[in-house]
Amino acid sequence: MSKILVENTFLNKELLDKAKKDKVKLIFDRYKEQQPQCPFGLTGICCKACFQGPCRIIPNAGKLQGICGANGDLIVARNLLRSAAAGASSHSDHAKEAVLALLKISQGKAKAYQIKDTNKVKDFAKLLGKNNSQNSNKLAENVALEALEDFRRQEGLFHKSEGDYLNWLRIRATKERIQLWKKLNILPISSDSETSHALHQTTMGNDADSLHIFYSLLKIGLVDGYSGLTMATDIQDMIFGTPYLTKSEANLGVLQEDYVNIIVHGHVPLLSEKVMEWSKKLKKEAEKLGAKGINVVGMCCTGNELLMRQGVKFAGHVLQQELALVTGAVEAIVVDLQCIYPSLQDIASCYHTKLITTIDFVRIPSALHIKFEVENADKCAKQIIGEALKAYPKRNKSKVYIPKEKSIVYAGFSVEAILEALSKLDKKDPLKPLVENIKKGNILGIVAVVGCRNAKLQGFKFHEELTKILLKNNILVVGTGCWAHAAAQEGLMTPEATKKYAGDKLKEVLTKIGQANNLPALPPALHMGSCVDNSRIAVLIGKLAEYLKLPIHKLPIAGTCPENATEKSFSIGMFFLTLGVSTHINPLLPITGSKLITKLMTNDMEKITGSKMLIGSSPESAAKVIIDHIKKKRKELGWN
Ligand code: BF8
Ligand code: SF4
Repeated sequence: MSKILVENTFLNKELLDKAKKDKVKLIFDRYKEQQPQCPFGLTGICCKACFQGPCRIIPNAGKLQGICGANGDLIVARNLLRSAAAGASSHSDHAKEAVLALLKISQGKAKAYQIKDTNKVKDFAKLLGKNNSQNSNKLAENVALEALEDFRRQEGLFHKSEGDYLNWLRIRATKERIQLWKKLNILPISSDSETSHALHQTTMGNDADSLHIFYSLLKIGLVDGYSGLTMATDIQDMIFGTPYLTKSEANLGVLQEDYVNIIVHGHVPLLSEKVMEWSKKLKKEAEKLGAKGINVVGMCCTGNELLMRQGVKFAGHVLQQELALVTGAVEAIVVDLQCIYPSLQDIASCYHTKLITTIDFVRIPSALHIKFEVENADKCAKQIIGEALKAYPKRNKSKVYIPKEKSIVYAGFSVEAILEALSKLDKKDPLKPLVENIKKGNILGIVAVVGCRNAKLQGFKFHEELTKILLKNNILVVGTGCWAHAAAQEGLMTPEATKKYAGDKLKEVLTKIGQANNLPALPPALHMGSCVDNSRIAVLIGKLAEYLKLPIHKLPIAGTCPENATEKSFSIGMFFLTLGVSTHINPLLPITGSKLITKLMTNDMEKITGSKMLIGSSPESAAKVIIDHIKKKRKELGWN
């Protein structure tokens, strides 16, 4: 058991007490109600793939096969592939929404938007071989159409040799990895066909070869990585601009008593950017009601998106979405898609808060639905703000409590922003200072953290403590998602944090880079964005590998998903693993019911991808396994 077990300190203690007083049931209460959780589910040996089931494998009782004859290995492998396919579908749908928006913008059908990063559009048109025009709208249309191919392509699904593979993988992955994936026969054809194929493959009576299913799992990691994460990030940067260094505030203390408070929550920034814009334009309407203005704050990955590009205040991570409403100070919570708890309407109805759903396939009973489409973005955003303004006079002052907790956060570390910061040390060769310091051991290695907070780990402060141990050991930490909220709230994303938490060698390097950029130091934990922005990390890793002329798996880097909670974060984990980045995943995946899959994930896959899943159930044990891995890689390179 971890020494760092603490009682919910990251969760705004006063609000937990207030929830009890207000008789609001929270995720933590429901978590308790669900105990004990089913051991078959936890170890992955429960199958519901057909209606003869559910079947459970009970080795001690000699029950080694389900009704159809599937054994434990097969059941675990199939369940795992289905989870990853669900995660990859989510990220691909997100990317698709952004691409369709870009297409409409380029064709003049979505007049509320303008393409902000036209240089990025040009660069991608060139990469895709579609730069046959001077007109930036035409180029954007070309880019969007090529991106759409990555959802549509079908040729070669049944006979690999005939087919092509993802455009986005071709233009964004390193040559070394593409060659390896070609050899492994895991280059995905298109996201829609591969994810639906994975569902087909894992139905009753299809693929019974667990090892073969494991290769499909690697392929789905690539679907997630390229036609999900990377495409979503790249296209969103084109529309809304590439992020650069910005400063803001984090935690629920960013809600303001004398303002109309609107929380934007979810993942795709198409609507939230507009809500932000209209909150400024409609400030006077709020003043007429006696408020000082409209305070839009961001929750979960929508929060990350708005913070990265506009410095919008950063309200909280996934486990804080309910608590935010318990403040009694939120007029409207506007959601798009993913990680939105179905419980929100129950909580909103205890206060004056309007829950507004906006995406056609994401509905919550009793919530107000205002349909969002890029063609009516302005109208939709205005209507949403109108609802918040209507709710403001209904706020019950005796029910309001806004916690004091808030901290400073520096964000906006896109790859471009990192290179720009480094270029102040070496204009011609910006990667050189980073690479030289890694080689010398001033930076022992880089660890990439994938977000999520998991209710199972509510007492651990896993993200925060793991990050601190890594920093102390001179490891630069970069990350995304709900980790970013956790790290920001803990004060790990400021120049002061470098002084306080970084090991001496790392401190010296970050101070030098920071001072060259008019900062006391570069923060030691770099906010690289939302969960789709794990792609930024992959691009950075690819650049380092190419600079060093080394395959990715030889670099002293690791990934971690310390509070894995969603199918999406698991599919990101599979992307990192397939990329060659050994990745710690916690809590234990539901694989322990299969010796074969457990051994594959934690050991044997190293022979396939050069990487493996690392295990550590406390911040200390996770840090140890990650640091040992980085030291081993350094030793193999002779970089001691
Ligand atoms: O995509 S980190 S809990 S909010 S899944 Fe969800 Fe996990 Fe948070 Fe963002 Ni990512
Ligand atoms: Fe049982 Fe096989 Fe059906 Fe799964 S697919 S529920 S193991 S019969």
